[in-house]
Order: sequence, then C-alpha cells, then structure tokens
Amino acid sequence: MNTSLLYPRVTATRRVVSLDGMWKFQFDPKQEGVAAGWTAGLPDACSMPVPSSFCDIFTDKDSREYTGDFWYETDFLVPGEWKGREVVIRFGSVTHKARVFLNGVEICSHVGGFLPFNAVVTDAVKYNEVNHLAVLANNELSETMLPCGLTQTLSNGKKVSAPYFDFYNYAGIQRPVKLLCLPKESVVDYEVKFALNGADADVDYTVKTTGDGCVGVELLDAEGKLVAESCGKTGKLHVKDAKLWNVHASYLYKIVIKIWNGDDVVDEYYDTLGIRTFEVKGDKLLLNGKHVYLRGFGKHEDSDIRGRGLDLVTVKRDYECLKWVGANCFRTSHYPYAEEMYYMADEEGFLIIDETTAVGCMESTMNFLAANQGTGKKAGFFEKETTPQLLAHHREVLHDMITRDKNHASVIAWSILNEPQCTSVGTEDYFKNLFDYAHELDVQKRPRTYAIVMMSLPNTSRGQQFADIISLNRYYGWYAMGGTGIVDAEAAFRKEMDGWNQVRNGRPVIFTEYGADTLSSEHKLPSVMWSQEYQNEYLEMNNRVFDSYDFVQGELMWNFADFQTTEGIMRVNGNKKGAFTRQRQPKDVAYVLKNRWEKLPVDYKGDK
Ligand code: BDP
Repeated sequence: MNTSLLYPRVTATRRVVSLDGMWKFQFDPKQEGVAAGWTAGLPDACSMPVPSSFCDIFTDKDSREYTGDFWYETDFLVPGEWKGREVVIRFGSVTHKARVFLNGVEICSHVGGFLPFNAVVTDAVKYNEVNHLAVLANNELSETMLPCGLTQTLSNGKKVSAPYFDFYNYAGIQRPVKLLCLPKESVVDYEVKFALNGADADVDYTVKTTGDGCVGVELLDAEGKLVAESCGKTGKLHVKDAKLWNVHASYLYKIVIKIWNGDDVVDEYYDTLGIRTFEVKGDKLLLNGKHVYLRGFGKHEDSDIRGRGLDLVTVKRDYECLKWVGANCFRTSHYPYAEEMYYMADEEGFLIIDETTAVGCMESTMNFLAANQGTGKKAGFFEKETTPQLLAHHREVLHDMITRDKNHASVIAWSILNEPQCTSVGTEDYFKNLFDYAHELDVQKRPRTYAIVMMSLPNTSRGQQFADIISLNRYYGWYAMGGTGIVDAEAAFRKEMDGWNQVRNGRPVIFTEYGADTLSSEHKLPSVMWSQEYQNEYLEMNNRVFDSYDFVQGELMWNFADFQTTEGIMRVNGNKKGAFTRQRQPKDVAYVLKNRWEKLPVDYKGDK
C-alpha cells in the first residue's frame, strides 16, 4: 500500500495526470448503490465538477442540505507504457468518508475529509484501455470522527447534518484528483531540520523509500546552482552563506532526492525548501533566532458556489488581500487546507499555524447552531464510551497532517484542537496523548498549541498545561458584554489576562480569535452592534488590551473573510466577522487593521 503523502510532482521518473474535470454524480439516500451495482455505472447521474463542494451548486434545498451517501464516477485511460510501474490515484480530499472502486473492485477506503489519501490501483487497472472509477462518499457527522457533530433525521425521513461547529458542512471531492505513475522503488517521504551556524546552515535530512537503493540528495539554490549534496537515507547538507527563509522575504532552495542503481536513476523527487528555524523562547516567538510578532487571521476555505472546493483564483486573491492588509500569519482553522495554500505561503513568506480537524469537541451553548445541542449542561467530552474511537481517529489526522505539512517553511506551529471542552478530568489523558504524539512525529519539534474557548479560564482549563503557546479565542465586547457594555468588556478582559499571566509559566499568549459580526451593508453613527463602526470600535478596544501585555505575542482576528455556516438565528446567511466580505472586498475594519499592522514592527514587543 503506497501511503506516501508527498505532493505529486512530474520528474524524470514520475508522471502525474490530472483527473479533475466534469465527473458524474448521484445521491444514494437509500444506500442501495453497492448492492445495485452502481460501481459499474450510475443509473441516474448528473454532471458535477471536481474539485468542488456539491452543495451550493444546486438550486433546491434538499440537494444542498443532502446528508448521507453520494457517488462520483469518471473514466480514464492508463497508458500502456506504465505497465510494470506503480499506478496510484491520489485524492487531495474527499469529505468526509470515501470508498474507492476501480472497474467494479473496491480498492480502498478513507475516513476524514481534509487530507489526501492514495488508492493503489496497479493490479486493478487495464492498460491502454478505459478504466471506470467510482467513489462512494458520505458526509454524515458523528462524535467518533472529526469534525464532530450529529446526523439527525427530519420528520420527512431526510437526514440533516447538525455540526457542533460554526461552518457549513460542505462536502464532495473538494480537492484535486491525480493519477500517478511511480517507479516500483520510490521515495515515500523525507523530513528536514535546520541548524544555523553563523552565516552557514546545516540541513539534516532523512529519506524514506520503498527499497534499499542508494539515495542521493542535492540542494540547489534559486538559480539552480548546486550548493550542497550528500548521500544515504540520512545525512547532512552543509549550506555556506545560507539564504534564510523569512517573513515576506522568502528564499526557496530546491531539494532533489534520487534513488540510484549504479548509474541509473531509479526515482527522482524534488520539492521547494525554505531554510529557517522557529522556536518559542521564554515568552517570545523566534524565527531564525529573531523575534516575530504574529498578525493576521483565522481563515476558512470558503467561497461563493465552490464552497470548500479548491479554487486557485480565491487562493491567489487571499494572498493578495493578506499582503495588502499587512498580515504575516494565519491559522488553518479548522482543518488542514489544500497543499496549494502552503506552497504559496512558502513562496510569499507567510507563517501558518496548522490546525487539525478537531473542532466541535464540546457539547455546550457554543454549539448554538446545532439543533438540540444548546443545553450548556453537558461536560466531559473526552470521557465518553466513544472517546477511544475519537482519539484513534484524531491521532490518524494528526499523523497525516504532520506527515504532509512538516517540510513547509511556512508551518511554524501545530494547533491540535479548536475550542475543545477542556475543563473535565478526561481532558488530560486525551491531550497528553496527542501533544506527545505531535512531538514524536515532528523532527523540528514545532510548538504545539490549541485554541482555548471563552469559558475555559486560567483557573479551570485542564488543557493549557500541554500547550507551548497559549492560544486564546476571546469575544469580550461581542458574545459577552457587547454594545454599550464594551466598557465592562474591556475591564473583564483585562482581569482574565491578569489571570493568564499567573498560570502561563513564562509562555507566550497569542489570540487565535477575536472578532465581531458585521454586515458590510450597515453603517451607523453612533455605532450599534453589526455596523462597520462597531467592528472598528471593538477592534480598537481589543488592540488596547493586546498592547498592554508584553506576553501577548500575536493577534489573529476572526475571520479573514465572511463565510458560510448552517442557517440559524445567530447567523445572517453565514458568519460575518470577516475583515473582508466573502467576495474578498475590504470592510472598513480592513483599513483599521492595515493601518495598525503596517506600523507594528516585525519584532513588536521584542527585546529592545
Ligand atoms: C469560535 C469558533 C469559530 C466560530 C467563532 C464565532 O472557534 O469557529 O466561527 O467562534 O462564533 O467559537 O464567530
């Protein structure tokens, strides 16, 4: 089984063919497809673009809200020259579950909707002939997989999703599908860690392959000139006068990994590589040993009609907006994003806090959008009978996220959960298991964090002890003490911050969320909540608080752009806390942010 999560590349030894385009699609509410032979052909299919979420493409509510099994199918040809090599279909993501059938034979299954997986079809494909690919997907939510939620049944028998989280449960084949031809002996993975010695740098690498062939590794500079080389599955590349990767000043080397058999190259893989170090030292964040203050947003993969489907135009526009507003960082709330996002961050010099899909690990009033979940009384999310199952899945997600993303210069920290219920005893075992695992998986030992919910306070949070960076999601002046109450909100906020100072044990605090819903259509003097004026005032109050505490080392506003959520009385066709509209146009607050962030030195609050 080829489990390589390397980004697909065409090289002298590898071929990649895109399978994206118009596929066929059909809902399967009665789960009859497998028994009825739909793997050979869908009886009543419509066209559906891949990649995309299917939801917002439809004009009827039943289709948009469809919850249950659904099918995709397409045909493709495998060139005869590929015989004797490894043939793999690589899915960027299928949300949330998938079973893959080739020419009627089940090849593999996968759980988790935001990371890639491979279907190895070497023995199932017909060469120089048309092959039939069918994917049976499912978008139901549960408490044993991530993100957490429920699947409910309406009185008319239709299933609906009840997410424990605040974003629309978009589903489908949301990222590219690629057909790969690989050598039988191939590079499966590589990892790097860096040490800076004066002007030079050492790159320690480890390469994993499927065989015993000799491994050679070369490092080329941006002009393609060889600057270091080494051989063996582990080794060191010594780079003289290394050009370091930096915020808004990226420098990317190219690492080329080859497997040799005598003079023949058996496999070749390459990747871009930024040399940098990142660490938490005392309450400071150090990039290449120099202090950096984070500014930016929590984001979503979310855009009109496409839903969460990868849209490169949106990806590019987002980076243009991020640069314009003076941001240097974002969190991939609340799931690992498409790889193209990370490669652009490497290129543009942005810092990423990479988050797993662990959102909704709580039953409380915060789950206001999930019908029947707003009791506010339940506790002990990590003490259920089903917790071991959830933990096993969470470990898989963490494993695959770190495996996929560890070599990106842009990725500076792992966010292991967002707003979990973390005040009961069971939290500790659950957290320890995952925080330890993250360190085990990451050779760079990047800092680990999780976003701490409002109700989890310095004296009640049992999870914060495991974090290398304390990340707070706080809404003083919005969910608590909004409007004229903002004066009290500021006082309460400061009181809580004094509390964190008592328990932080020298660690830095960053804000992974703060924000106020704002309709881009609303202006009001004096301000009222939901008006653009109020969002500005809310922000100014928050900024005052951030500026008064030196241990606050970053501010990531919620959210970069307005985004779609489940409908409900708390949301006006989605969450409107964006600095930009869903169409990526600035609200007034974007200018307030720009004005602040462009003036804040990179090393704001660093040692003088
Ligand atoms: C936090 C969540 C985030 C929500 C946000 C909000 O982490 O997903 O969208 O609050 O309410 O609870 O806007």
